[in-house]
Amino acid sequence: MILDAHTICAPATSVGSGAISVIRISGPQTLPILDRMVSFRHGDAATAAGYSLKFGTVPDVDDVLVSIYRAPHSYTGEDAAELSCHASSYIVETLLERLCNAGCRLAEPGEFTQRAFVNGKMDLAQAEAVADIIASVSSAQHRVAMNQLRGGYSAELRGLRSQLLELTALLELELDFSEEDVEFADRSRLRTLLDTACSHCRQLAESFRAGNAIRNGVPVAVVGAPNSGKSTLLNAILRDDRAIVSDIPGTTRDTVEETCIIDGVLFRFIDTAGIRSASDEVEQLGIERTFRKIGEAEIVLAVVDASAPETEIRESIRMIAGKVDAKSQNLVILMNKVDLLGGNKNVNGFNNFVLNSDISKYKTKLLEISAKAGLGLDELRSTLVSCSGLASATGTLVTNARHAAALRTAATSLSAVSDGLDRGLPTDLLAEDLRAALEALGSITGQITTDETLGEIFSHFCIGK
Ligand SMILES: Nc1nc2c(ncn2[C@@H]2O[C@H](COP(=O)(O)OP(=O)(O)OP(=O)(O)O)[C@@H](O)[C@H]2O)c(=O)[nH]1
Ligand SMILES: [Mg+2]
Repeated sequence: MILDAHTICAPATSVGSGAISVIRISGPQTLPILDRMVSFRHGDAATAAGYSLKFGTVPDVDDVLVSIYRAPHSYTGEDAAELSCHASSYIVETLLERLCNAGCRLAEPGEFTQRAFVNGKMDLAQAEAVADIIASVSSAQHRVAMNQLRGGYSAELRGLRSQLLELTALLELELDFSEEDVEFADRSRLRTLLDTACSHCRQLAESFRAGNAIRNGVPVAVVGAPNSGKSTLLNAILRDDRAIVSDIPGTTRDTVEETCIIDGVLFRFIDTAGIRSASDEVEQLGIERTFRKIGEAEIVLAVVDASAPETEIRESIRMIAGKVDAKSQNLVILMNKVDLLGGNKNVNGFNNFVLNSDISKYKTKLLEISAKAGLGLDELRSTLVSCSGLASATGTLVTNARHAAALRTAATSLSAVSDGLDRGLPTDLLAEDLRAALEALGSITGQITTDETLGEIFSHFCIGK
């Protein structure tokens, strides 16, 4: 990637609200350009120290405060500045125009971060984390993105890569001396390294499920018979009148999605059409969609009307459970409308039913609630958080689909190496799969592999001896 020598500028804050706007400038001409457009009260930008602040005036536009950064001690690694002005869209536009007249060009999207990557201020994974940090709305998202930005994730990948480089070195050494019929590589060492690296890649790739849930919200499907109170429940959780509620069965026909943060975890609630054998076609389509949404959910909330006849309740629970995957999904049964029971219903009976029937094979829990009266909702919230397993998720979580794909490729290539070892494949074929794994990992952080591989061989082994 060739960096162009232009000095770039762009607004760094969104225009529209707030008291101050910031314009960011980066590139070799930053300081001379500033001197051309700003009259500074004391001295000039060209001789100012890095990390200093200068006050000045842009004639006929605004007073500005300029922070000066000197290469390489800036975000991009270049000479750079941040110009603070009053948050008026007119002022910002005019200052950008002046900057362009003085020799800047407007930055492309992401260009500052791209420059930071090219100048070695951060790797690709960290650069990607910048976007995630900005987009984060929940504390879990923030925690994961921050770990990636600070390089925790990159360090883990580097560790993994150096294991693979050692493997490559072991194999390539054997390759170089194959004519002499010497088997250099310690095969058991090779096997251990391989298995560790392979399971590490796989574990990281699998963490994408949780990582993705943190990034996009844990999908929670709210399902049940018509009129059981699904939409009322959604509104109660969101504390908002998001979905239409009525006593006419079949009110919700399409799915309604809304996100909500509980204890720092983002959830994506999906209110669905009530399940019954529908007489009309539109409602039937809605019900089919409900079944699809159950498949996509991490947690399924089965809402039943606790005041309905017992056989109906059991039937409803069985019907929903039949659509839930006992291994990968959580099933939370909500006995709703308990405010209507007046203590008459034996909810324990249902608890026993859940525990003693084939429903017990599910990761399940039964809660009594009243969506309308707001009973049991706190317990529901904490159940959701514990089902998600994300409030306290530690370790590295992969949140980026590109990374997850690269890690899966790496794991596949590594298990091919492992198979090859078992089948006694020639070293050069094994080395090829190993290189594919290295390339996949390197693509995450944006490293180049081949020269590094060579360097690794010579730094660890003394071939000339
Ligand atoms: N007493 C009582 N009534 C409730 C409760 N929850 C919901 N309802 C009432 O039940 C009726 C149906 O509620 P909805 O939330 O529209 O039910 P739904 O499951 O979304 O229904 P469909 O969209 O038709 O499938 C409304 O009249 C609600 O006010 C509850 O906890 N207690
Ligand atoms: Mg509804």
